[in-house]
Amino acid sequence: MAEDLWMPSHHVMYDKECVLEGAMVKYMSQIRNWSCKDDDVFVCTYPKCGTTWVQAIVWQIMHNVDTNWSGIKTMDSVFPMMEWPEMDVNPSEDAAPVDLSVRPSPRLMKTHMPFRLLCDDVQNQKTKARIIYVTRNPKDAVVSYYYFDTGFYLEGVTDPRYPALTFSQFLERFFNDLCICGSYWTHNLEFWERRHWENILFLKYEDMMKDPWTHVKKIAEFLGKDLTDQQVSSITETTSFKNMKSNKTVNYEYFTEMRTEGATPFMRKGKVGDWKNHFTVAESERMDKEYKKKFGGTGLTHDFELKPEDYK
Ligand code: PPS
Repeated sequence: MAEDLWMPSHHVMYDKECVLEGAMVKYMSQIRNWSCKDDDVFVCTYPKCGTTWVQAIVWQIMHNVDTNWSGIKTMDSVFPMMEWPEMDVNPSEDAAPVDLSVRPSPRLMKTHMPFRLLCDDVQNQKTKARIIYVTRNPKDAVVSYYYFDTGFYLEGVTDPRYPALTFSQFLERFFNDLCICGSYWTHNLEFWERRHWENILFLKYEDMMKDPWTHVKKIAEFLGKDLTDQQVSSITETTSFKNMKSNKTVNYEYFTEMRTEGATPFMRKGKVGDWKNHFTVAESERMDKEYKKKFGGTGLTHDFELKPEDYK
């Protein structure tokens, strides 16, 4: 409904079609002009599709299976979000921009930016820098996004009306590409169309849930690391939902002070199919129709529920 589509004061329309959090705008030129090194690793996702899980796996692979996360305070400090890297220290909109290029190699970074806003080196295949893209079915992704995004409240930044959005109102915004990072559909398709590139690994959250061990192995191979089966098992265990949820380094517990009272924690449910507890029948049918319209014929498919026998 049109009346639900107002622009919150902390959002801006960037590049005519991509909504950003105001604080992200100052990073757009750094992201676009990034000079890649061949050992850079980017975890790219539409929000809430499995970013943190894959980051944790990548970090473990690149750090000799250090299951104690030695010396690390937050995932953001070692694996920053390119469009908002100071999130863990100073999330205010007027914080001075951080120069990410000076980070020690291999530079591990996450970004939710659509492919077309990434740097020319990536867009024109002038780099061997590796990109791991994770997708998730849109129903679970939007539920997760709703709880995450409306649970934030940054004094003086967040539009006070925003945390009061209902799920249906948030969903309406999703259908209209008005969530931060814009269109879920375009975001996915831009990477899906390039999934055969040598430096892109395209993963699905639901497949990772079904068989995490094989995915850890696959990610390690993609990153050129030869792990023993025992090391793969250790990483799989360390990065399980249960273990990540109880680990301060990776569970984003520090977000709590920026969240509204009663907001769900970052590590919320970690399930496939929770959408059934949130969508009305009409909303689900609308999403199915949209899914067919946008992804039909592209070959991109998702699981929307898993049966016990699907888990390996
Ligand atoms: S963000 O803010 O965009 O970076 O969020 P992102 O990490 O992409 O997605 C958060 C959702 O992923 C779930 N999660 C996991 N699921 C399974 N296993 C592991 N290890 C794991 N880690 C995070 C997290 O709980 C969010 O999903 P929901 O459905 O909200 O629980």
